[in-house]
Amino acid sequence: MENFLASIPMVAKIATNDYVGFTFFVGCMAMMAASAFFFLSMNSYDRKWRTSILVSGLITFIAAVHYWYMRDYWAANAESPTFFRYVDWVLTVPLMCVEFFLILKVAGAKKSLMWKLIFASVVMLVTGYLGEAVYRDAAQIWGFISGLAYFWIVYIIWFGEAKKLATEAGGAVLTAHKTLCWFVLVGWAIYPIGYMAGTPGWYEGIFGGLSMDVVYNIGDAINKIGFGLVVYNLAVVATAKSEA
Ligand SMILES: *C/C=C(C)/C=C/C=C(C)/C=C/C1=C(C)CCCC1(C)C
Repeated sequence: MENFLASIPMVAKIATNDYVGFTFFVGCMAMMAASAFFFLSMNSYDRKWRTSILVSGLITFIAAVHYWYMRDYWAANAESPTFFRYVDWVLTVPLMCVEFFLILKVAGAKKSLMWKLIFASVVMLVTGYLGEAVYRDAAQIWGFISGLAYFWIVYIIWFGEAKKLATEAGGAVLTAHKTLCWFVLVGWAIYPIGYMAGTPGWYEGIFGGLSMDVVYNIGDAINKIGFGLVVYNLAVVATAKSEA
């Protein structure tokens, strides 16, 4: 009996050299910790920022749950959990678009801006999924369409409607908006680079064989937690100012 129980792998082993499994594990913990932080702190700030911090927490919480599954999937199959990855993105990236709208509401941002950004992000991710998981042979074409949607988002926030609103708002909102813009331009660029590196015959091997999952996991930690902290910081700064 004892032997039998001992033979059931209740918790999958993580080999000492399984750095992919390690980043899934640590990623999961980091997302959980960040969620607790955002949820518990949201009521300490001015009312108008609460929804923004709540959304920061939802983004990391949704990611934490997906990382839980992805960690398991990787441990069981030693294979990229592409499906879970994209389900996570298709829920969290539109929420990041909502963050832009929420912080720009003070300058009168309209819902149409939010829907435009959400639409572009969904196109970016669905076409990316088609290229990465469904039509592998046409990964370049789908990646290209996905890239167009990505640059549409970059355009709207850096030069378009969102930029205009941020400038009108000025102060802490403008500072936060600018930082978020850098996240999208630099932080999000990690993903298409990972995609190209992971597509056979494209830029395979630019990371010297580093797994695409490691690239995506690092990207997620930076983007989801960092993005949330920028919004959190805006709430802290703006609340302090309104109380001064
Ligand atoms: C938390 C998750 C985030 C911020 C995920 C962002 C994902 C992207 C910006 C993905 C972009 C892609 C392209 C621009 C082209 C190739 C396919 C994708 C989906 C990797």
